[in-house]
Amino acid sequence: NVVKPIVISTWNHGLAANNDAWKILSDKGKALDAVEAGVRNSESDINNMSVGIGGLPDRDGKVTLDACIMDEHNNCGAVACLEDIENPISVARKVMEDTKHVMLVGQGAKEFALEKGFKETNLLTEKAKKLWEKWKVQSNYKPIINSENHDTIGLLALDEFGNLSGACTTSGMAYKLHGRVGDSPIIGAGLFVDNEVGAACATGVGEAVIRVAGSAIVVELMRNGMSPNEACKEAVDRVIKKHKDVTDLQVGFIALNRNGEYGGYSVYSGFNYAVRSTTQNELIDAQYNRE
Ligand code: SD4
Repeated sequence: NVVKPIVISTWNHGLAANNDAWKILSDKGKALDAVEAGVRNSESDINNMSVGIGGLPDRDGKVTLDACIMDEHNNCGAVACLEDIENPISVARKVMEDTKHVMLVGQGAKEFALEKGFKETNLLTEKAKKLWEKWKVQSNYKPIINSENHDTIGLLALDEFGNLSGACTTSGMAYKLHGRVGDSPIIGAGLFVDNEVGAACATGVGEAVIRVAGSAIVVELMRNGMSPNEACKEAVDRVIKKHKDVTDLQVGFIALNRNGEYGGYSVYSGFNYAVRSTTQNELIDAQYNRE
């Protein structure tokens, strides 16, 4: 008894994203289309200060976006440090479908997007600019643990046909060095999908997620028999074990397996994820290692 279709996504902005994904999934659509449509909702939400337009800029006041997408055949596409394009996830999908490559970065990614007909848009809102100007006074770089309870969006879906896909998109850590790329566009770190097993994605301090190959590990642990929740917990334990100091180091994983079972786990409390299926539409508080 496989639960399908089903979609899960990180943080409370996941509710609105799931809603858009669900329109596709409930109409016998494909997981790949659903994950793209879902996270586009967060990217285009001007009030969301950690994804897409409206995102907080880097140290130099530039909004640079990271995103990746992966389907049931291990096809994947990614963009990193992309500027001036509102929906990086759709550019990532174009990289996947229209090129022989997996990842494009910076100016090259932007030129590719423009070639594909994406519009150039100013992503730095007045609100984000003001916050950056205030930050500049002290210029003290410090990751925010649960950024107003919404952050990178990672979204995983299992469709009617039993196929899995995932998408992950972010403006990255606020006030990062220009050119910094986090885990979110890195296949195996911010996102991983293996249709034989399940899918996982990550949020939080990207450097820590990359160090343990986070999402790939979660999927591998599920392959070896763990439930999605157990696998996310084990990956979080590994993050903790590999870092001497986990002060301010929030990392959260969510996972979904082929049977439609899901789970989530984080280093600190405060991480939540949204679930939508025929019988569910809710926000769930993830289990965690510490308060
Ligand atoms: C990153 N994981 O760039 C992303 C963004 C995030 O708190 O979740 N920031 O590291």
